[in-house]
Amino acid sequence: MKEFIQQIQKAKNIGITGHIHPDGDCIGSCLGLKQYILDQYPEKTIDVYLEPIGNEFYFLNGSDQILSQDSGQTYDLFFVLDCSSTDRFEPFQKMIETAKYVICIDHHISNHGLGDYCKVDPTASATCEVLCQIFSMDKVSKKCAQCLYTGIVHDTGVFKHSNTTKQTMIYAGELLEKGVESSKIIDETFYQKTYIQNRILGQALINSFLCCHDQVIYSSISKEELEYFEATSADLNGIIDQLRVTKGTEVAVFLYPQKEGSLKVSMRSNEKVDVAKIAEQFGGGGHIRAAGCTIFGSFDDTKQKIIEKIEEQL
Ligand SMILES: [Mn+2]
Repeated sequence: MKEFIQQIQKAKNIGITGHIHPDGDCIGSCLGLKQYILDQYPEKTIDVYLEPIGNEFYFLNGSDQILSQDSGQTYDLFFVLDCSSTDRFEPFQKMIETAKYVICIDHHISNHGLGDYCKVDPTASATCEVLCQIFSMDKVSKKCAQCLYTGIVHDTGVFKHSNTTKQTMIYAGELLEKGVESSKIIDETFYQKTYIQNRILGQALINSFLCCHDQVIYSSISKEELEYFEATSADLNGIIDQLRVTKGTEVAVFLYPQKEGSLKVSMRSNEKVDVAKIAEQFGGGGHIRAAGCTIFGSFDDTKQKIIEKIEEQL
C-alpha cells in the first residue's frame, strides 16, 4: 500500500482514532499503528484519540498517552480505524474534518468508504489483521505485535468465530514469533471479568427470554439496573457473546441504554441471519454474524422493530 507509506512520510503530525466504545480490536489497531509508525519514524508526533479504555488494556504500549478529548489540533494525516460510519467517531469528527488527509482502514462489510483513501477488507477477522497485511512483518516490533495480537484475539473471540481463517492464524503465528505474551493477553484482556461485570452478566442472563419459536434469545439491561450494579456500558462487553452460545438459538439480541437516552442494540447470529443487514436498516453496521446499531425509542418499541426484521430472515 504505497499511499500508506507516502502519506506517513509526508506528514509531520498524525492523529489516529477508532470507534466509540472502543473494543480490543479498536484499541489494538490504534496503538499498534502508532507503534509501527514510531518504530520507523521516531521524530513524528502521533496522537491517539479514543474514549476511555478498559484498564485490562493498560499493558499495551502507548495506552497511557491516549487522549479522550478533541485537542483542537490540525493534523497533516488522520487515520480512522475499525470504523464503518462517521457517527462511530463522532467525538473527534471535527479534527478528522480539518485534517489534510484521512486514511480509513477497516474490516466492516458495512463500510462503504470513508476519508481520502479507504482500505476495507471484509474477509479480514479484525482491523488488526488488515494492518498485518499492510505492515512489513519484519518491521513489526514486539510492542506493536502485542497490540495487533490483542485485536485479533478479541474480534475472533479467541480464534473461535467464523471470521477466523487460515490467514488469520498465519498472522497470529507471525506475531507469536515476535514474543507476544499470548496466554496473558487472552486471559487478562478477554476472559477475566470484574465482580461488577460478572454480576451484571448474571442479571442480563436472568432477564433473557426466548422468542420466534425459540430461535431468538433476547435480553436487556435497564438504566436502573446499571445504577444498581454500579456498572458502565464498558462492563457490558461480552454479554451478547454469552447469549449467543445458548443452545438451539440462531440470533442473540442485547439492548442497553446509552447516555443520550438512546438504546444500543447488539446482535449476533450463528448460521443464517445477516445481522449487519438489520443493523444497517437502523443506521448501524457491522459484520454478517456480529453487528449493532443505536435506536431512539422505548425498550418495547425497539424490541418489536428488531424482532420483526429478524423474523423476515428466519
Ligand atoms: Mn474490529
